[in-house]
Amino acid sequence: MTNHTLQSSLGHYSFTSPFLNASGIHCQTQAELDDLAHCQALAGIVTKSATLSPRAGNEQPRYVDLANGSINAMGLPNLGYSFYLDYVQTDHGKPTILSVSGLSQAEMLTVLREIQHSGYQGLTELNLSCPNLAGHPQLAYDFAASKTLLTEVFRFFKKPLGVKLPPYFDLNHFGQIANLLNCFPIHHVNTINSVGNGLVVDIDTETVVTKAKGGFGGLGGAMVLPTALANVRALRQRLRPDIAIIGTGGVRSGADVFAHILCGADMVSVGTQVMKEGLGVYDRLAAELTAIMADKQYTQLADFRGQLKTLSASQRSSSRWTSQS
Ligand code: RRO
Repeated sequence: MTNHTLQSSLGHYSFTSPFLNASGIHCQTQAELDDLAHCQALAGIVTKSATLSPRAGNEQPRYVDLANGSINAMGLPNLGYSFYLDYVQTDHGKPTILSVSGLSQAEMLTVLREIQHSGYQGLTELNLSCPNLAGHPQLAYDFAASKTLLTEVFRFFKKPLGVKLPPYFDLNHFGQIANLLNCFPIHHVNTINSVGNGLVVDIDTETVVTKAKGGFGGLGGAMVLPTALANVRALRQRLRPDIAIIGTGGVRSGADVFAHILCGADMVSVGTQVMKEGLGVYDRLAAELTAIMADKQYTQLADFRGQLKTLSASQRSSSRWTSQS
């Protein structure tokens, strides 16, 4: 295809394509991050969510590949925020998103203060949705607590800040989280984190498949695609237009990337499929997305971003008629 571009942006940050890694995927160690830096089809680097101090994470097994996705109970293993803050302050030839979290609101605030006082000028993302910490509920499911935290954060944090959200499953909750985020100078939302507290059962051994939390863990991959698309779409319909959206969840093909963008995603990140296929996945996704765009005679992502159509009454009856004829 000639004359097409996959050029993307998040606010004022430009990217050569819409492709990011999902935080947690191939982004914990120096070597993994360097692989991301050298992966040409990957437009930006997202770091593993970092805490104040290094963490070993939960016991193994803590990530299991499934036919239709994955389950993980990693438990926030990371090298501590100062490693990642150093890493993103070196030029890697592409934009970075520094993901941070914490076991308490006080810890999150401390880490964000350090970033505010540093020389880092890139994007930061506050993970409000880690599903795998025993005894620590996902903050973004508590709207009042999220509001209190963001109020405190934006008293001092003046750099571009996004939030990583868990999936919501109720239209009222989409409205509540969007109304809340619309009150703050949020740069972007990244939706969705894994679907929390699924349980995979091996009937041969009659056991769970991951060790921590009695086998409960976050679900990702193909099985969460419709949930991810719903969250991208519902939030795009409710958030301020200047709040960008990173669509995460269930991407296996260029068609899935196309669907995320059709629902309103500005960028798209890939998690489980990188675990299954390796970093070569991004070249394949770019080729597949480009082929779909060529077929539809789209030359840029803006030609179809957010343009998802719903079915009118006449379309519904005509398609029923067609299927019956
Ligand atoms: O490390 C994890 O267990 C983890 C995190 Br912080 C997250 O945000 N999402 C996820 O599926 N696993």
